[in-house]
Amino acid sequence: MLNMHLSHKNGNNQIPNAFFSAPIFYVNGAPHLGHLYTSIAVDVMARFRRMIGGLTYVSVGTDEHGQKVAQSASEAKESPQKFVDRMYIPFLNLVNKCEMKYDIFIRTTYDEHKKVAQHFYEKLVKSKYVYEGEYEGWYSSRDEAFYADTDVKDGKALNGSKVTWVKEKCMFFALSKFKDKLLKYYQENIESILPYSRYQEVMGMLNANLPDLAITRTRFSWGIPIEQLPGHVLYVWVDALTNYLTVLGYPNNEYQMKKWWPNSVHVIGKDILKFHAIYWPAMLMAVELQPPKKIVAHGWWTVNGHKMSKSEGNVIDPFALIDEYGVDEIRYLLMTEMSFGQDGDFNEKRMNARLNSDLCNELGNFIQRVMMFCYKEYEETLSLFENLTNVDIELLNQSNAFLNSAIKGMENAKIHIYLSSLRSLVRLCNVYIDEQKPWKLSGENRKRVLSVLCEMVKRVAIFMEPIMPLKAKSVFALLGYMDNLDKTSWNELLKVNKLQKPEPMFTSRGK
Ligand code: ME8
Repeated sequence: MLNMHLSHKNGNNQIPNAFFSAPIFYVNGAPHLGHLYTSIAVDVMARFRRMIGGLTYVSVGTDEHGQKVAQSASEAKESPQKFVDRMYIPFLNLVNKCEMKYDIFIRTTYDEHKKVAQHFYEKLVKSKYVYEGEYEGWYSSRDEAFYADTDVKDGKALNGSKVTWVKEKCMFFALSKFKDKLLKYYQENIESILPYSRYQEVMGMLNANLPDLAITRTRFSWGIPIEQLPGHVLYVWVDALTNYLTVLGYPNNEYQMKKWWPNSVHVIGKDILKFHAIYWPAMLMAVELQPPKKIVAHGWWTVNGHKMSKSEGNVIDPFALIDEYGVDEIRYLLMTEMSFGQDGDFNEKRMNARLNSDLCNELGNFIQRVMMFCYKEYEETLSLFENLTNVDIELLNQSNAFLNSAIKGMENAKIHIYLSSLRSLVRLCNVYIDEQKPWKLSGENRKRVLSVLCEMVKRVAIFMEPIMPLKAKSVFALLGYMDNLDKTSWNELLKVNKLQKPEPMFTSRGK
């Protein structure tokens, strides 16, 4: 099957559209490695979806209210608004710098978002699941979370966050009433939380105690005010979660809501699972909206085996990292070094070794060998020969097999598996070169082998695109193709230019 269609949009529409959301980032400090990783993971999933012919809508932004941000603003001796207007900029710069392609960057201090969050709150009130009360218990401003007595030891939550005892008037959401509904929903939708270990974690939480949730705060004022309730501001997590509706134009833009909400994929870190998989779906059910279609939770980075934290002095600056390695290189390395869903350890020695082996020796070398050969002999990239040998066909079929398994794997967010399969494909290409020895061939045979190799370079570049968009673009340029990735089959890329002389694509490190 040589003319395999990359896109299924002209076929039987197997690839559904998807709304991919990144978490919105707290602006109390500077961006770190975790923010970079989340942004890249969302981008890879969305680019992959587009590569195979789906339509996507991608959102990202900043979470600017709450006690934690207010405290940081006060420490900086600035008004909260002035503080967030300054602090959100590095996050915007980071998502741009890492080549994340998004449709909307939202800030929770935008008026349009405030209106949506207020509207959502009113809908909750109308649902009759909201009542007045007083919260007395532990609160962590670091996590912006309430903790039960059983989850606190020596003034700290089980995750190590400092907690303080608070007592405040507030409005409660009757979360406990949703226990059975949520259990039923998740029993019927096992794949709605990935990976499966996180699904099990959520089921465990649901089977434990599920107290009602305080959804307004009265002890400070940096939040979205509630008109009918002077002195109350919206609990920052309710404010933050509704961003996923604001970005779709809820409640007025029915078209966008219909198009994207049933296909929503929230990509998050494991620490914010409870908010997304329990609080959020329950509130959505209360206002009669569908829960998110999928919640995909990734693990956390440690640095050389240690927790990344300011006090450890080991926080990785994502800007410096991109400058040091290059944007595509770091995208590749972060996605490879962490098995999606599990924790990963950031270790420069290992990353350098991987850069040298995977990118310089295997991928870079493959493209360099083929393109130098062709550049010296031909003006234009070679079109695939009609008469191919079984060995040629076998290699080409490997790329079809790769694509089929990639589609299955990426449905389960297995980005690291996508990459290890791509590595295997590149290895097969290098083996093909070593065995076919095009330098020893002549005439049509030589041209045939090089035509297969040009085709494989093209296909590998297509597969590289979700992970390494800039390098993929440069490979298309080498081949003389227009870098239009909205193609419908391998053969629809347009040859527009002459072959270019290749330069080594990757630079080795740490030798
Ligand atoms: O949680 N490794 O924002 P945030 C990997 N505003 N990922 C990490 C990480 C690490 N060491 N540290 C943090 C928030 N992250 C909320 C989200 S969404 C409605 C509101 C991830 O800035 C973390 O898991 O604290 C989360 O997904 C993201 O960075 C933003 O964290």
